[in-house]
Amino acid sequence: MQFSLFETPDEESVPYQLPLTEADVRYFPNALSKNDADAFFERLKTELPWRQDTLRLFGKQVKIPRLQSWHGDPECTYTYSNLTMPPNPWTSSLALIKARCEALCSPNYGTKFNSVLANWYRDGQDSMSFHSDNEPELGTNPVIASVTLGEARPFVLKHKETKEKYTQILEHGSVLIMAGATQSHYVHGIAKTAKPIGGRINLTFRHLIQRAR
Ligand SMILES: O=C(O)CCC(=O)C(=O)O
Repeated sequence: MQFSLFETPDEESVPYQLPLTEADVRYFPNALSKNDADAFFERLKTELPWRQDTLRLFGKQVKIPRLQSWHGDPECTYTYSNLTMPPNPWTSSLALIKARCEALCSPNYGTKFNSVLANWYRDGQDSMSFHSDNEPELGTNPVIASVTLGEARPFVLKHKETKEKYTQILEHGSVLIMAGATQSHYVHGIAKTAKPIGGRINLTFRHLIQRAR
């Protein structure tokens, strides 16, 4: 399979700044060309070692409502909600998409990513509850690049104090960059829907800070 790396020139990926107070969130609707996004979607479905993890919630073991796969540099073990994930290696597709996200980040942030959480929402019953990406290993004001492949889903940001909500539909081939104080002031999530919809792969590229042992 051939990837054009990339068909969409940088200047065509004009970001839209979401109108949020105390946050810095930019949306690039056509960050990947349709051909690249289609090909990456098909490839990642079979290339990644998807698993359904279990979390302990209120004393009960609960299966998370999606599949996921954690990848990164060898030192990038990640822990959230008491789940510890050693990294799977980078695949060629993940490395190509990472390079695209770093290029989109370069004018404003210059972030280099060392890890990615891949989420596979198999249908409308798969979801992600409201949370902030505020684990200590992400540091203060992390830059996170979130890629959507497949079915478009509404992504809801909710201010932690005012409870005001903003919804951005994340489309096939798009990249959403969350930066600045976004994680301090907002939670975000993907709700379930009863509509019969297709699958969606989301990739959230992160930079984990290595703490001194
Ligand atoms: O699927 C999405 O767009 C959200 C993913 C997310 O919030 C996360 O991985 O922390």
